[in-house]
Amino acid sequence: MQNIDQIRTELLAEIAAAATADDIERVRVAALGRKGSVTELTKTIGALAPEERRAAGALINVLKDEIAAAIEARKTAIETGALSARLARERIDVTLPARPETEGRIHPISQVVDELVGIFAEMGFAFAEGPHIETDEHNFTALNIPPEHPARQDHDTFYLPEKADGTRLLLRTHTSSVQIRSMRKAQPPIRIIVPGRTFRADHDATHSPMFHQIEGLVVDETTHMGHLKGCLIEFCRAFFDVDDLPVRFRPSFFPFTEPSAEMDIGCSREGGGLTIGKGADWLEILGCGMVHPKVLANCGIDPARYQGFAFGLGIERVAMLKYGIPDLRTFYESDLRWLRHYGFAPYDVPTIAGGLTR
Ligand code: 2NM
Repeated sequence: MQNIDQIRTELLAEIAAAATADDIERVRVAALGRKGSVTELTKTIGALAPEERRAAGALINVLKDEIAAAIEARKTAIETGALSARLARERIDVTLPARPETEGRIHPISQVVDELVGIFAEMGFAFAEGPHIETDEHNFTALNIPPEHPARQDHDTFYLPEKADGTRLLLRTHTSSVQIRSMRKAQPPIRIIVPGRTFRADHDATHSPMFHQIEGLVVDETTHMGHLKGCLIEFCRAFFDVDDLPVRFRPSFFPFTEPSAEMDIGCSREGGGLTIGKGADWLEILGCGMVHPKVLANCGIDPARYQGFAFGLGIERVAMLKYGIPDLRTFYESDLRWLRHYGFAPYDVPTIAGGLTR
């Protein structure tokens, strides 16, 4: 059967010439498909003399197996080659350093929250958070600000519509509501730091209706004003990265602390600018005090046994001071040019070991 040898030679040449998975599939269909050359050959057996059929059938089967094996081998070779080529093309050097020149930037608020939480975490504070929508009880009453207390007016509270039972929820005016929740959940010792969004109906060049606060709370049996001062002095020196930063505490008033104080840090306004550190001037930085015994009692903590200190500060304000951002309103404009200028590279993460100041 000279025809068989010819078909074999042609098919083997076509198989060898196939360069892609599509090519080899086309050869397979042309040879072994329903109307393929090998299949057609099988159909000719019936026309042969009965004594010739056996031998012809055997030869055609050998051809069929040989062609099928050659196609399989070529297919595997094409696939392996394609994979190698793709691996070579998509090779990634995982030992290259991460590139800080990425497009995205960390918002200064996020950066400063990370810095603040980092400093207090190192001192043993735990992170806590709570809901933006609060009850009057958590936001005011438990904090020793009863109904009709004048301090309520200072807060310019956003209220939600009144409910059927006459109560109304509100947007928290400070993060202290989270401290109340924490004290009601767990007995002392308590050491928490609470960053988050707060809301007051006040909007001008230096006030935004939404702003960020961070508040801290420590409650234990022997906690006293010396702990408050040591903790906050240490914090300010770490945050502003000035070792000999002068500080002073002035008496103040908050309904939820007694005594209450405001903390100032030394600064200089010489030459029009503002430099934090030694100088003739003072800059108010935070409010603080010993937690009012009534607040402890309101949370199921025995004020005869436990004492606590607490403090609060505005995140936008310290971000502006530390990074020289002149206008509060720019924080919320989502202006990419502003973010490229004041934002932080995503891989440039503040750590105690690596330095907090960029
Ligand atoms: C401040 C100043 C002084 C404060 C008090 C409490 C709580 F819940 F423990 F009573 N949380 N935060 C506090 C005290 C906040 O912000 C200027």
